[in-house]
Amino acid sequence: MNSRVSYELVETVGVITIDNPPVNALSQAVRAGILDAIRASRADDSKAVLICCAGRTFSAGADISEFGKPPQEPFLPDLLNEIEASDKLVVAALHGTALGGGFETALACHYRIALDSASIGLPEVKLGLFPGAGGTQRIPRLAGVAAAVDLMASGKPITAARAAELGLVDKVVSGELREAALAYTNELLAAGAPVRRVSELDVDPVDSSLFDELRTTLARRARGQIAPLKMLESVQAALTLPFAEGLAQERELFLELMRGSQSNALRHVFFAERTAAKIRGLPRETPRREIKQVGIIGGGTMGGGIAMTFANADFPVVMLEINDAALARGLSIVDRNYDGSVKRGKLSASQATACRELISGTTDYAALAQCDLVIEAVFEDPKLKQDIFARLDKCCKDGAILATNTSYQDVDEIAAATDRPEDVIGLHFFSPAHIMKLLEVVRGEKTADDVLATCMALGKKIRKIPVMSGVCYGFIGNRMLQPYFREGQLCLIEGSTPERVDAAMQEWGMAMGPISVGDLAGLDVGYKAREALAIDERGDPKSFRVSDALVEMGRLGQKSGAGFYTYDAETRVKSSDPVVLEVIVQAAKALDVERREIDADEIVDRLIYSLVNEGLRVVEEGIAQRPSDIDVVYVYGYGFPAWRGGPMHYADAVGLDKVLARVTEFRDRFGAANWTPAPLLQKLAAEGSTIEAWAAAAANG
Ligand code: 3H9
Repeated sequence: MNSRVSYELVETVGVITIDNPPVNALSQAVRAGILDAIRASRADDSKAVLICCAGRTFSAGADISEFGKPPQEPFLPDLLNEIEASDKLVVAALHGTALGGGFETALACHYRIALDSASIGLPEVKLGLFPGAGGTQRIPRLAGVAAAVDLMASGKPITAARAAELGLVDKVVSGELREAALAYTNELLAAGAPVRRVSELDVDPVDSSLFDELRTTLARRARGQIAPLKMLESVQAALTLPFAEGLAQERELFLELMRGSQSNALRHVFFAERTAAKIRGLPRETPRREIKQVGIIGGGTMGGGIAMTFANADFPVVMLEINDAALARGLSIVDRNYDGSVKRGKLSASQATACRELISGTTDYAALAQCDLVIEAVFEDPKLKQDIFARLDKCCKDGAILATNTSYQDVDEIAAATDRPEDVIGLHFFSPAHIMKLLEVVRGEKTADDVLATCMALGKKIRKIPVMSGVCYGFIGNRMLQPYFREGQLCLIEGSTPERVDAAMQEWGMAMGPISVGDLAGLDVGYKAREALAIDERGDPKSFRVSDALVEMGRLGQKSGAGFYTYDAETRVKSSDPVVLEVIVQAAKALDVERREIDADEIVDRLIYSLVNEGLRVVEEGIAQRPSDIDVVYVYGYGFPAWRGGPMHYADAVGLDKVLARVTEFRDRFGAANWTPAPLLQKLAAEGSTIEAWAAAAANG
């Protein structure tokens, strides 16, 4: 039919094969090819049609790179109607990941057969959309409203077996799919199976209160996202409107979402995540070192979480602690976390046991001799880290990668403690390490290319999202966090309260407010980090005055039961504490600051634009490879709402002229020390350009 879609007659079955690597996305060429093939099948001797895909997967959906551009015919919903209307039996054969429009294509077929290893999902909500090629109309007809909504609202894939239970797949097989699918098609023909069009089925009626309940649940879960609610509206149409009208409404709502800022932001994050994996100047074929055995130094919260991350991805791990008591404590944290994973349904009891058995403990550095990768995860003491690396240099085998999980320290100085700085790299995990997706891969001045390539690939293997950072204090994420936290603290001194600052940021979309984040991380962490810095490196003294006062009162945050808030010992539920407000008021008095009302807009702009301004410096200095890497870091590591696209995308969406105007206003009000606009912000705003356009030019240049 064309280079992406082929059609051949296998005895009486017309086989349409989509071959559009890597994921058989339904690009315009693929849609056109399928349409031609379906039309050809009408006129030939075939008795039935089989739709399958070459390569690693059935279609993973619409071609996302076409979104945001004018849609090109044939449109997917029309194509699917034409497939469904066929008088000849049409069967879909699924393997790999049949996602979104890919699975909707299968739903337009009359029967579906799947390999047992296949998974099926409707991930459109993750792109700020919902299934827009009949999914909201056809899935409720097969699986019922509740299951359909669950599938489309979560965006999470299900197994072929589960899909069969829900009536979404008719047959599950193992072994060779094409053969099994041809045999199944012939069986259907022999049995005189009817052409079964999902559009002609009725939706099982539901209690009218179900939609109200679902709306309330989705609104709470979606926190600011509109796509899940629009999906619900579209599903409701499946019950109230004839199929064709329901489909028309689905298309209209889908296109409305597609044009909106949320989908634009989420699509940006999708591609940003994949682009972040690419290192400029490092060819794809850069050799990688083989990692079989991993060593972790330090059995604290971080070390334990990192050990679990590797064990969960099937790597044997040896955890080293300074003595038996510390080791026992570390391993017991791991046990507790695995119990938690089982309780939360993340792992089955047998999976948890299998993973746990991969983690062993030692107090002897000699036990690290065979490790291919050793990650140091002890507390932030530069001298201690350098001592550890000097020891690793002596005990680790040649070619082992030596990594530090430091959040702030200079990776080059740590590397200099060894005679093999080319083997040293930063692997900065985020707490809790077995849950958080982000991994900053810190490239030292002397880090070898194959070490970097290995760690980026390994990041994906352990199911993290790796982003490369250069060396600077705090790397990409924590460096930018400093001005963000600073502004949060200054808002307190100037008149706000912890509750109001947190509420403003959460309502805007952050997963947690900055004051609560401080309590969670421990106020003593910043306190100790500042002690290690020269006075002029510590930042605006006003911005840690309250926090330090709380530390000196023994209020270290959640771990001591009190910080900016007080925490219930059992439930950890936080409550306000008038003592803290008193500390804030006293600090303001001592600093001669007159407290005033600060509205939510000012709080949000000060915090978010401080991120943007610092982010642009990070990009200009080359610490981040590209602005979109910063977005990935903030979305996956710091609870930035994905539907706002990350700080860099958000700044473009607001308009750099507006951002600059506000930053300049803050400079005039609060001083240049904290608010000098980044040179890149000034330049791009003056040119009327965007960060995205600048990044595209930089990538090509
Ligand atoms: C939809 O279907 C709407 C319909 O309801 C209605 C329409 C009217 N398009 O992730 P990977 C690229 S919305 C274009 O690294 P993996 C990706 O950018 C769609 N490109 O591989 C990357 O490119 P590169 C609903 C796509 O093995 C390469 O493929 N579907 C698409 O880790 C490899 O990707 C989805 O949302 C696409 N649809 O994971 C599925 N998908 O190498 C989105 C991938 O240049 N995709 N690419 O960086 C996925 O979840 C994963 O890619 C998948 C494979 C699980 C399939």
